[in-house]
Amino acid sequence: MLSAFALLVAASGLSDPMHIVTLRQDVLGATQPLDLRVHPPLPATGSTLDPPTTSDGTFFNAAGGAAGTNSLQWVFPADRNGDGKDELVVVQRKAAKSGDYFRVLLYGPPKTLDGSVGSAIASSKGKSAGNAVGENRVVLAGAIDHDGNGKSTLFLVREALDGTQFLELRTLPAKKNKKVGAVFASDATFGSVADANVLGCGADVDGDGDEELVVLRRTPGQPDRLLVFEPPTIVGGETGDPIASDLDVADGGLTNLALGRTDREGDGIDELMLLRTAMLQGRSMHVFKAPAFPAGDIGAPLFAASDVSPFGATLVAVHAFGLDGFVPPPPPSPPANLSGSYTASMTHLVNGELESLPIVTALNGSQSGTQFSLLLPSFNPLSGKYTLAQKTVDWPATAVGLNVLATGASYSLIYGQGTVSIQNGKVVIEGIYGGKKFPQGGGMQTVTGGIYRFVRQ
Ligand SMILES: [Ca+2]
Ligand SMILES: [Ca+2]
Ligand SMILES: [Ca+2]
Ligand SMILES: [Ca+2]
Repeated sequence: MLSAFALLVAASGLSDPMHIVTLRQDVLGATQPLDLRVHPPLPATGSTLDPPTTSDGTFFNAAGGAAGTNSLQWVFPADRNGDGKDELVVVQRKAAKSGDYFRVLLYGPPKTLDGSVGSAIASSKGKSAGNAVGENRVVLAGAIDHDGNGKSTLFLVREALDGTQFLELRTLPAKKNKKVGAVFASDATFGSVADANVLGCGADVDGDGDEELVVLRRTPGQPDRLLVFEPPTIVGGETGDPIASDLDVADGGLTNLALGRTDREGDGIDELMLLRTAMLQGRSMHVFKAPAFPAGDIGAPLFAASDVSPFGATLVAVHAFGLDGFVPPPPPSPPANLSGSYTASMTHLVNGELESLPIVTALNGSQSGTQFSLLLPSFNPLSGKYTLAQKTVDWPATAVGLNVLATGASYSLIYGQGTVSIQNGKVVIEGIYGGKKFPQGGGMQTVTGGIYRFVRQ
């Protein structure tokens, strides 16, 4: 009965794959603004993140204090109001004569490329989010929906003067300058003197709707451990032993810098994301299935991007996590006039063999009314001769038909319907084609699987 119930609940967790947030910071200054980028969900294959959909290059400019003060301490996603859309939580360290403390601020994600997240939608009052120094100082903060009601709450790991650590769950501020809520669940023993809870996040690793608490725990002389706990539900509660763990997540000399969760496929089961580096290497993003058992194994990454920030870069990736419920803005409309100089790339199969046509630059595209013309080349052996391809642009729809071909002695390619879009700020016309090839020596071959792409310079 229990497993049937769990399946039922898991089915209700189906949603869209999460977008990916990366944050970069100038290595030279802790008070520099962060470059925040919202990327599309992780690709099914490959090892690179897709270019961002929206971004804010001056996210959380914490200027106004000497380096190390008023600095950003943690950034994580949290759905405070339970509308299915994550907000971005920033925990800022504030300098004060009476002792540095932490301030919690919530922002919406950026809505456009090179946009702004705008001002904070909620923030903590005074020192209600905890001290940064001294007794019971906060050493780790994150968000968790421990009860699966869709609303994230704040978790804080704090350290007593004797070095032992304890865990608190509290409500996030709902408006600006509101106190962080009282402790409603806690565990008084969440780390011994020798242990440091250095990274953490809430993640529903079993897909039952409730988030577990995932922490990366570091003990001098030992490999980093990834531990999954059932969070406490009452004040004076107990997380108990980890329900799942991997006791070595520093394999291969990797240093773990940040931990986040993402649901890669939208199946309601969160994967875990580690931002890592190694000696003389850049920063990489590795996405794993969470360990399933105590002393389990996260295994090989399901996705690995080695180029999140290259070695020696000035702007380095400092955080990465999934963003739930993000609705990307509609893609920008292509311009009404497609005239301009285009580069072309064309690949196809000839008798099953992959063939790329010579890269051609500076193709002249011109538009008059709804008529769009692009001068396409004749390919070898008649290099240098251009043949006009002309077709009415289907406008304002984002489609253009290029119905004729690059002709000439060597090829006759028939273009199908293409699409026009803006990609990375450039006009792109792309589509598929098939056709015939007439080799120099005579005869005819069938061209299939053609993909053309014209990019306006
Ligand atoms: Ca929300
Ligand atoms: Ca909740
Ligand atoms: Ca769960
Ligand atoms: Ca998943």
